[in-house]
Amino acid sequence: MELSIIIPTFNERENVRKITNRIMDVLRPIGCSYEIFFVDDSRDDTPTVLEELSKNHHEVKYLHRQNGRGLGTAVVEGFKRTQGNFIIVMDADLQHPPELLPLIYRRLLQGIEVLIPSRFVEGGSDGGLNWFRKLVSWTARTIGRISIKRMRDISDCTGGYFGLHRSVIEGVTLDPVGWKILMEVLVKGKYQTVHEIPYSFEARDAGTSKMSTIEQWNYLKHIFKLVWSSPDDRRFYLFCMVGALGVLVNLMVLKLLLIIFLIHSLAASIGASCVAMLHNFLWNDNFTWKEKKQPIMWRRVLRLPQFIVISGVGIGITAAFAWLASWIGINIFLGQLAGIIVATSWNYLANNKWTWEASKSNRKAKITVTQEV
Ligand SMILES: Nc1nc2c(ncn2[C@@H]2O[C@H](COP(=O)(O)OP(=O)(O)OP(=O)(O)O)[C@@H](O)[C@H]2O)c(=O)[nH]1
Ligand SMILES: [Mg+2]
Repeated sequence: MELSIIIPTFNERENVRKITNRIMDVLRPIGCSYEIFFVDDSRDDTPTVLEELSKNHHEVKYLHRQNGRGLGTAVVEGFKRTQGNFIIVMDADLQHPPELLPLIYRRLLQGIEVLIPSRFVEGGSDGGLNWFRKLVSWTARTIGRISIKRMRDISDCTGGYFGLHRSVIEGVTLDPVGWKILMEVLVKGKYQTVHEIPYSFEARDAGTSKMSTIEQWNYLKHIFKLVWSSPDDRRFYLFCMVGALGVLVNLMVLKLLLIIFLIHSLAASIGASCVAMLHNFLWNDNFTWKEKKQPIMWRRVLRLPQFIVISGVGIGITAAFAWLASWIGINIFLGQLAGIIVATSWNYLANNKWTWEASKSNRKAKITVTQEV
């Protein structure tokens, strides 16, 4: 079997026949072997229509889940129960034009591992949504792209229309919360190439939308879970947490040195900063970057001095911002705050690149994202 098309359905009785006919019409000239697999959780008579379709066309198969609910798990079920070397996932309501299937199939055949029809690359459109849905969708995408590295260069990472090689998900445990199964595939899948092609999202013309506020909440939970499960994504947040804890340690040590040991204030301040720096280094080495093993002893020893130098530059950056703010007459605290944000980013990026730079064999191959021109 070359191609499996997986379609999750929930009360789509008016649409399943239409989509089946349109898929068959566009795939007939290509001559590839394919199956259309519906994963159905309907409460209406969609299963009766699917039964009839599967009797009339050997390409159509379906699974009806009696108590099943949830688009994401439906697609995962489809992954497990289909055979094709290539998989395409799409909605039943014809918002995802089947006419694009031959092009998706061709690109997968050419070696693209994950193919995403996008509403947001040149030539695409999201015309089917009202302004409120557009705003919600934009906000969701932006949160996802900021939080998750693998989604950063992808314009339509939350869509429900995509194709992939089966090898991308083979041996991978997928556990989506809610709807955005594509994010789950992008974060956990095994692939090197992603390609986006433009398409026009159509207005739903039959059946009703199942999109609800609870799905927006599920989306945030899903993002959180993905960030936590991916060392590359959670690292920055851990680094910030360690930094915040370091500030507390700094203040506590300062108090201790001033009050108990009666040390001179300048010496106490420097001493407290040094203890906090060491504290941060130890947490970062054993917690934030714990996956980055460094087999070469002398490079491991160099980590602490490298960390100190980078932190020193960070202090310089903060001071420069504070000085600039007071020089141009802005509140020095605003300058200091801006400096802290820039310095934190600098510290993170520099430490990630140099201090905890993994050995070459630990470095992951880069994922290439391209778009159709
Ligand atoms: N199996 C299964 N499919 C579902 C479930 N919820 C939604 N679907 C299907 O998932 C696809 C997307 O759902 P839609 O209601 O179209 O969501 P949407 O496209 O974001 O919303 P509209 O733009 O209003 O259509 C459709 O094919 C639905 O039938 C579910 O719980 N289980
Ligand atoms: Mg829809």
